[in-house]
Amino acid sequence: ASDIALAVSSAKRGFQQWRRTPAPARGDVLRRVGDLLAARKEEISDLMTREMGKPLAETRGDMQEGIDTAYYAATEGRRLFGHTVPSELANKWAMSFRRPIGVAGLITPFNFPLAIPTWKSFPALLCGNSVILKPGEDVPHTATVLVEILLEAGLPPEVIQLVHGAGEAGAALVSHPEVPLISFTGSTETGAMVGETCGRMHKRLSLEMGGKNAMIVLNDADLDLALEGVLWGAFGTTGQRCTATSRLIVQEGVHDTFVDMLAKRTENLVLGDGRAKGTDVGPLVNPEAVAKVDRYVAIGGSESELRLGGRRAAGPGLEHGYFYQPTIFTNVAPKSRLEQEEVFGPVLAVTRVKDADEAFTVNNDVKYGLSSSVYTKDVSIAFRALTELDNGITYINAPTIGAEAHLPFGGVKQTGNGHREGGWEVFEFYSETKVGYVDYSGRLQRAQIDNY
Ligand code: UN1
Repeated sequence: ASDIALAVSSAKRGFQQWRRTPAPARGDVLRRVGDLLAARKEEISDLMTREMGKPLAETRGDMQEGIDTAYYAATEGRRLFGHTVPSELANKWAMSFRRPIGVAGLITPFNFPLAIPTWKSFPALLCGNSVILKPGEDVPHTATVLVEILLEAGLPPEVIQLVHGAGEAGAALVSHPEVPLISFTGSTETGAMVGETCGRMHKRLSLEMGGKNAMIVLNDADLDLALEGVLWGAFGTTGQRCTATSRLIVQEGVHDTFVDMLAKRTENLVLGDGRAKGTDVGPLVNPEAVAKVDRYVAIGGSESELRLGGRRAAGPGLEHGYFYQPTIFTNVAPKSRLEQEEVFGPVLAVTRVKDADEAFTVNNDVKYGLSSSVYTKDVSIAFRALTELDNGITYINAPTIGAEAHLPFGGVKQTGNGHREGGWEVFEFYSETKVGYVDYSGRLQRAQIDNY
């Protein structure tokens, strides 16, 4: 808490300097950040894999997302649009424009150690705020390197503050009266506590929380394509994504065939050191994650049928990590706990449905609403899915993961609180709209009165 207090007083000074730096110049700093990240992509991907375990292909993707976010934010420095509109009165201009808010408190998780801190900090900085970053306590190294790069690119040192720690640091940041804006990615439970404090203190708050994302495979789907999709969606990042495919909803005509295909391929996924060639799935992040997955495997076993996996993985090379067998449960009933609750591990719950209508109902009948996916060749069903599925993102013929930096990212219901990361929307979150009226008529003009 005392580190947070120091960071806030420094960030407040940083804010006074940075808010006066023109937005295109702020964007130039971020463009250099993009260049530095790109130049060090391999090295940082490698350290990220060492730090939290996901395979190199994925940490490279994580890096690329950060690079894309840097270049995207950089160009916004020359855009940050407001509106200029006609005034009701003659010789008067009416316009809106964007102002920074102040010290932004950013709390990020372990699963995208680089990308998520960039999604939050780059638009916050571009808009002219200063930033206090509190990264996940499992991934201090990646966040430290990111901050070093921001400084190397020319960001004035007081504009970015890095504070390591767990719940205590996060709570001190959220409740600090001089941090008017909080952006949090993490569990729905922690998000509720963050929300309570921010609500009481009238802070601007963006919450990005849990998911229970479904892939729907209909009878007319290209099953080979759907198979690649579900393997990547469910077991990539060892299932530790808020966008992970954790439910598979299959129409009865292809259910048995598809589940057989899936079990066969899943069994052959290679677990191991994320830095070794040929590794498909890395370890879970820490022992608490293993314990949580164990708990849900027990719950799944009592409610449905264990088809594959269901325990810690053993074998040569797996002795020293928190490896868990990719796990599939079938006959998972809608409304059962495994079907409803976020596991954040390599556990896939399979549910059989009659038709697309039932699939859509099952998809929507959870408290979360991040992403969904439908495999079909029927264009009408595809468009119906886009409009009817209660999620922030719906993919057609692609898995539930893979959002792009220049589109808004986020979910409905208990996944979020109405804000988005990425896209233009995030720049609205990190800035305040102000309105300016300039009357050059030289006399009192009365709006709503003089012209009517
Ligand atoms: C997360 O799962 O926590 O869309 C973020 C995706 C990534 C980001 C996921 N671009 O899967």
